Amino acid sequence: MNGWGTADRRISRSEYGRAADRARKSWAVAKRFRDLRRGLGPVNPFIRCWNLFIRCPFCFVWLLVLTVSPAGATDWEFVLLWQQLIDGGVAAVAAGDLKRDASPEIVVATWQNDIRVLSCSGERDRAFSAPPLRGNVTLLAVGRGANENFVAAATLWRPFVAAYASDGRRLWQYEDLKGMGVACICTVRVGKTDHVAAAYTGKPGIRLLDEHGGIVSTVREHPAAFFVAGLDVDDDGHEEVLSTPGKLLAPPNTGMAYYDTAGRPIKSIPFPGYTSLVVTADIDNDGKKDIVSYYGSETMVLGVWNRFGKALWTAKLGKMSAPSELLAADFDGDGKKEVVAAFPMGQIMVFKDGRRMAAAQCQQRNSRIAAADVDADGRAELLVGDGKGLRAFKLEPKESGK
Ligand SMILES: [Ca+2]
Ligand SMILES: [Ca+2]
Ligand SMILES: [Ca+2]
Ligand SMILES: [Ca+2]
Repeated sequence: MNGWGTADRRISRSEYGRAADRARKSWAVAKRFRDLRRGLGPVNPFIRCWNLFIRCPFCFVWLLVLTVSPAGATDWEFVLLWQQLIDGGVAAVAAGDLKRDASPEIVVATWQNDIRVLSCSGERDRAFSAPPLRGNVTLLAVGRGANENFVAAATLWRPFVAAYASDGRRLWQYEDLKGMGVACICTVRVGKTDHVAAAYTGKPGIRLLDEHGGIVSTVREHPAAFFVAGLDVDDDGHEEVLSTPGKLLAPPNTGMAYYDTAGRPIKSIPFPGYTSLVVTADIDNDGKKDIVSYYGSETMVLGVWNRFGKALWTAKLGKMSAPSELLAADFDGDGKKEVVAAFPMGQIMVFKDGRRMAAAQCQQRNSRIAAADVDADGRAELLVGDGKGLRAFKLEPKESGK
């Protein structure tokens, strides 16, 4: 089938969303009736209600509204802003100011192994081929160089990392002779420019590469650094590499570990269960990046922790599979970042202060997500890439009555 169906255009109205809404509303109503009954004591609640109505009709109406209305003020939904079909589908997506023109570019890697730089409206700006990788680019990260910004690209299928400028020039590439592939890449701000940290699937561990592709350091001791993120834990102005082990390779409760730019371990954070996917962003607006991750194996807990591991908020996900992607951006324009989690079966959820503010079900599994303010209104949009192409969604308050 060519293009998205109408169901795709309205992912927030999907059966999943409706079922979740119904469940939440009926639960909320049941809970409020229970609370009401408890508050009213052992006497028949209807008699009590009648007495309340006689004494104070206004209070009664107010109580009734509270009892039956869902908490509508925080219900948000995804609204499609634009969509672009992309030949070969989206294998990875990232956004950042690649051209340094003060507006974000969108970078997409396709399953046909080319990399495309797209404008804010999703139109193709430039396309270039990535080197043959026995597979295709599965990881992208936009970083800051001394003279120009770059997009780093890596693949799960080969221990290979490369960086490209906005016009498609390859700035550098680095390939390990040993090793299998790269599980995660991130940028690590050191001074005014970004290094690239690559976590390998197996040896050599984590490589930290400078903006010219030279090896800055290698972390070999962590047995299973699977995911990495940059975070300045000691407030010296240079980010450290935060790594998490992933479920498959590390013993339970391994937690997270920080490594300095020389590759030395400087701090670890225990976690009550497996941690894996991790991103860093300042969620509580104290000027310091925080940790967005999850833990658990049977039941998942998504959360935000400050850089020392103190929980800012957590949200129980229940018996869901682990998120396949996490990101943080300010979608509602209140100046604080929300957390988005995408799941392998196609669900996408937005959390704010531990509460779910929006959820949607994509028709295609394994969507890739990124965030950027593509219409320059000061609020981030969610970019969702799948086997057909790329779509940009705005998060809007739900209109009442829907
Ligand atoms: Ca530091
Ligand atoms: Ca913070
Ligand atoms: Ca916000
Ligand atoms: Ca926007």
